[in-house]
Order: sequence, then structure tokens, then C-alpha cells
Amino acid sequence: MQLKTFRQSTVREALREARETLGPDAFVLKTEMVPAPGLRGLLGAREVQLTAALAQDVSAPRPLPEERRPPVIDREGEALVARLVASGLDQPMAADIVRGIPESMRRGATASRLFRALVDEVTPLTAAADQFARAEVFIGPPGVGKTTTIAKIAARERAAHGRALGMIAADGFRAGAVEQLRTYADIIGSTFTVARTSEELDRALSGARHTVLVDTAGRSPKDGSVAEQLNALARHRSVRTHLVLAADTSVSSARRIFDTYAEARPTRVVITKLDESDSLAPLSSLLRERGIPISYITTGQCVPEDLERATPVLLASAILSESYDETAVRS
Ligand SMILES: Nc1nc2c(ncn2[C@@H]2O[C@H](COP(=O)(O)OP(=O)(O)OP(=O)(O)O)[C@@H](O)[C@H]2O)c(=O)[nH]1
Ligand SMILES: [Mg+2]
Repeated sequence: MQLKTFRQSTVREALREARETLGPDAFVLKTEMVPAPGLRGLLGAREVQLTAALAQDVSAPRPLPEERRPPVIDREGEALVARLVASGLDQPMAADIVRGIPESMRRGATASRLFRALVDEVTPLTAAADQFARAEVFIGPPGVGKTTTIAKIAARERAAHGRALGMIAADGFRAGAVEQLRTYADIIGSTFTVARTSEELDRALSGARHTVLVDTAGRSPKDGSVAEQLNALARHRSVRTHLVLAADTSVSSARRIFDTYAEARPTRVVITKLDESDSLAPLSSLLRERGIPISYITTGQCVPEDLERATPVLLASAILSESYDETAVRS
């Protein structure tokens, strides 16, 4: 495949140069902001570096049969793809988003039109409207924010509906871990149970009359005692498991975390520490690939303020690291 880079002050100009050099079949692999050459760069000026490839390369593999080829994106669409790639999205996801915009509307598409297309693309990845299951279980690596998220959810429910959700600390391994949750339970008025073994967890779940939030240790399900806990949970109906992942996790670590915790069969993802990350764009393709809807996004250490249900608009804003008004986008 023939790759070439182009540097211009805007994406549009870089794209025009790429088309002039490589022809109309060139497609954009990535765009990035790089320091301008010479003194201007030293003084902080930046320009767009666009990497394009020639689709019709003789060394390229044979083209897919017509029916398996994704629909070609027109020139206007390519410019929009480049804009999304410049925001950190990968090319396939950016192309899918642009395909969601009718061709006739791509020319001169506003940022808000592009944003709406992103909202549509990520809608299947959000689970904002969930009712509580009987047990909501939170699993994930150490220190990602499982216990804090549980405290936020319980405190919010208490404030909004006067209902104190129960809490179970299946996290019996580390001194301090149980006390952290117990303190929150005391403040919120939640029933609190410590389940140190899978039998105790079984009993606590059977005895719970209302929704319980289950905190776990930041350990892999491959650990024997964690595996027993998960088996105990699997024996109960209406258990929903959330995999908690920090927003600034690298894509390779996140992939490993998804694989490590796959045995626990999470059906939701919680994204924490959005405030510590520039954007969710790097993780967005992996989230899309895994297809597990996001239930909550957390944005800071404050309990209960820094917790949001994951709506499509919020997720799209986190990906583009811009804030948008839900109502304005929908109108
Ligand atoms: N900045 C930021 N910090 C957070 C967020 N959520 C949690 N934290 C902080 O992250 C640290 C770890 O949070 P915990 O809730 O104890 O994490 P955990 O997953 O329960 O940790 P283990 O029980 O040790 O596995 C604490 O200092 C929290 O205040 C968030 O959304 N943003
Ligand atoms: Mg914890």
C-alpha cells in the first residue's frame, strides 16, 4: 500500500493536496497536529499532518467482492472522516459515523450535525434507562473506583427516591476495603453485609429483599476465591455485573482487562475518572468492538455529585471532549 503524508494548516487543505497527489481514490488513514517546521514550530505554531493511502494500489490484496465492500464514501464524506480522525477516533469508526449522514447533507456539515451522527453511532453503547436489577455487582482492576461508584449510586438513589439500596462487601480481602464501604453505608442508611466466603455471599443475596450493590476486590476472576464468588452470583436471578474501567486506560490494557474479566460475563461497563482523561476517543473503538453497554460515567471523587448515567449525548461529548446540551442536540 502506498502511504504518503501531507502537511497543511487545515485538514481541508491537507486533504485537497492528498487528492491532487494521489488521485480521487486516496483515503485518509490518520490526521494529527504536529509542530510547524522551523521557527514557527519553536514558537508553538502547529499544523495538520495527514497520512493518506492509495486504495487502488497494485500490491494491495484483491478487492472484496462487490457485496462485501463497505459503501464508498464521497469526497465530502472523506473530509468529515478526517475531522473525526483528527479528534482521535480511528478510521473505521469515523467512516461508520459519516455513513450515518446522508450524502446530500455532508457538504458543509456543521460540527453539530457530525456530533448528532456520533450520538446515533454510540446510542447502542449506552444503557442509561436501566431499572435496577436485584443485585448490581461491580468488578474490575484495583483502584478504578468500584467502591466510590457504589457509594455515589446509593447516595443518589437515596436523595432522589428516599430509598436506601443495600450494600454487600464481597471485598473481604484487604484491610480498610470493607470499612470504606461500611462508612458510606452508615452515612446513606443502607443495610450492610460483609460476605467473606461464597456461602456468605449466597446467603446475603438470598436474604436481600431489595436491590443490593455488591462491591468486590480488585482481583482477577482467575483467582480461586473470586471465581467462587462469581459462581455464587451466577446461582441467583437478576444479577447484573458491571466491569469498571478508568477512562485513561490505554487501549492495550483495556483489551487485557476485558479479556481477564470476560469469565465474569459483565453485561455493563462503568467508565470512571473521565476527569483525569483527555477524551474517550482512544477507547471508543474497543468499546464498540466489545459491544457491552455503558451504564455510568464518573467524573471526579465527590460522592455523590460526580456520577452520570451514560446517555448517548454524554458519551459522544466524552469522545469528542466537548460539552453539548442534550436538548439542543436532539432538536
Ligand atoms: N479523579 C477521580 N477519582 C476517582 C473517581 N472515582 C474514584 N476515584 C478515586 O479513585 C480512588 C480509588 O477509588 P475506590 O473506589 O477505592 O476504587 P476501588 O476500585 O474500589 O479500589 P479497590 O477496592 O482497591 O480495588 C479513590 O481515591 C477515589 O476517590 C473519578 O471519577 N475521578
Ligand atoms: Mg474498593
